[in-house]
Amino acid sequence: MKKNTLFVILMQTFFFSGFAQVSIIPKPVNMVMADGGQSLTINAKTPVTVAEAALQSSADFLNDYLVQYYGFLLKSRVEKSGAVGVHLSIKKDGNQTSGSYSLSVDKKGVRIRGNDAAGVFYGVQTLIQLLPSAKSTSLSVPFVTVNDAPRFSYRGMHLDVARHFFPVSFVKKYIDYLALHKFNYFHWHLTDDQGWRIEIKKYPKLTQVGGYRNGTVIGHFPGTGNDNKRYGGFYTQEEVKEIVNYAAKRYITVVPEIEMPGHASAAIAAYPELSCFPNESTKFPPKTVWAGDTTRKHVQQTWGVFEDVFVPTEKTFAFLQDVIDEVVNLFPSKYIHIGGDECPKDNWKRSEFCQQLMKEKGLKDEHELQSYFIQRMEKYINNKGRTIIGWDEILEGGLAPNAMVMSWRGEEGGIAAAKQSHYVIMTPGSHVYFDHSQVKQDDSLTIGGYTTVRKVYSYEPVPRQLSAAESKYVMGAQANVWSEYMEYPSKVEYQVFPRMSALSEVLWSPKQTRDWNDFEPRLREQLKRYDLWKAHYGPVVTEM
Ligand code: TNX
Repeated sequence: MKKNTLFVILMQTFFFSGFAQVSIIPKPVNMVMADGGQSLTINAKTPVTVAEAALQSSADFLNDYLVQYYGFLLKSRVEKSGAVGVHLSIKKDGNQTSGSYSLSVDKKGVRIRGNDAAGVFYGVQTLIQLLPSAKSTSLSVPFVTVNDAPRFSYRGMHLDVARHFFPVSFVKKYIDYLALHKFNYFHWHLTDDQGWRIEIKKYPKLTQVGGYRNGTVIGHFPGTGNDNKRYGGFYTQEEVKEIVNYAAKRYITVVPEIEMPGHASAAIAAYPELSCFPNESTKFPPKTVWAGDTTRKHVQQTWGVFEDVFVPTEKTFAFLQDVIDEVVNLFPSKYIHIGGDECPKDNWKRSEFCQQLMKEKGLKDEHELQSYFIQRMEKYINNKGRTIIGWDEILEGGLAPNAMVMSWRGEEGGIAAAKQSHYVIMTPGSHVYFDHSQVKQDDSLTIGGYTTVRKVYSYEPVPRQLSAAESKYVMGAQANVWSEYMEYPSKVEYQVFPRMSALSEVLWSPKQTRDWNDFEPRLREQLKRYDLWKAHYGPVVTEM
């Protein structure tokens, strides 16, 4: 071998190793790095242009990111003809799925072509990940060609803002984290026993009373964790609109959840007539209550499941329908989540009204009464042109005809629903509960179990038990982030990272390319990005 040939090879290896750092998560379907390790430089003189107005929000996202993390932004127009820049356009290809895109970086610049506007946005996310993770005002982007498309159409992350309330600024930040990982659904858990967090104009007490509880920390047992502080908060309808709009610009649909018939203590504290026994006190009242709190019913301050649930009277249905009216006006989402989980039937069993109603309607048990409840609400919501989602308990007593199921108690509910030709979102506690600890011995309080990032990465949303035809009903999966023990945004970040990065690849990338050994080094690079974002994150635990 000639001396200079060796030199060229060495130089290439050197450059390559520079770019061996490239870490795109979720892994694109196809990515080819150019030979020779060339790169393009992006700085404040580089223009970003869009072929159509609808793509401006994607260009804005890129610029916001550059300003926030690197301290410069791209020019919005080409000042010199032929200038090398970033160009965003749509090139429709009938055969491609929504969200697919191609990206190329070469000496002529960066070109991102989406099959639709969402695809362009995802291309921008990939470009962002091609940028170095160290702050600089001149960034080199390796020459590369990417062709990419999502595997699942529902790629979701959930956030429980009822157990602990998070400010609008954090909800937006959370949505940004989703966007950076190409998630497209944000499931916003807005109501629960420990707080009602969405303003409903017709029922102001929902937030005035139901939005606050006695005690910041959620106790593990009745009477524990009570710091005697009035704790709470809620989102005004203006704030909700702002968040929905913010998410839409990131191609994220916000799915609101209004819990029924269980997990209703906060609503019942506000309007006791919605319960079976309005005059009975909350079973485990707070030990002390703030001055002026004279109600018998209390917003809960501990973890768990509570007996006081909605009574299925006409009055309750009218109330819930009014709530839904306001909710559908705020959320353009096709899907409205109505909960359905963990509804104790004790009060329905004790209630003369409920027993009479069951007789009248020919319902043989309380599960059928729950099914009657959900089906009535489904009909109302379907008439508004929306589809309901419910937790897998809605299978009990008979599935509402058009309901979509979120399978959380394992995969069984999802399997059963898919076999009944109902759409399903997989969210099993075994793999995607981010309230679980991700280290064996956690240094802070967590709930539910031990789920490492590696275990999340190993999750396969389509169960083996389903035939090819039945598998089509699995729209995707979602991680749930229950916040009983997440008092601050930093704890939420610590719980979701790095597991959320692993889940994004499960949901986006082809099944056959999933490989932990390929993922782990990319994930280690991703940690530098978390640092750039100043996000908290848990350790990379390689144990299953
Ligand atoms: C069960 S998962 C719940 C939540 C809790 C979670 C952890 C599901 C549908 N219901 O209400 O937050 O356990 O305690």
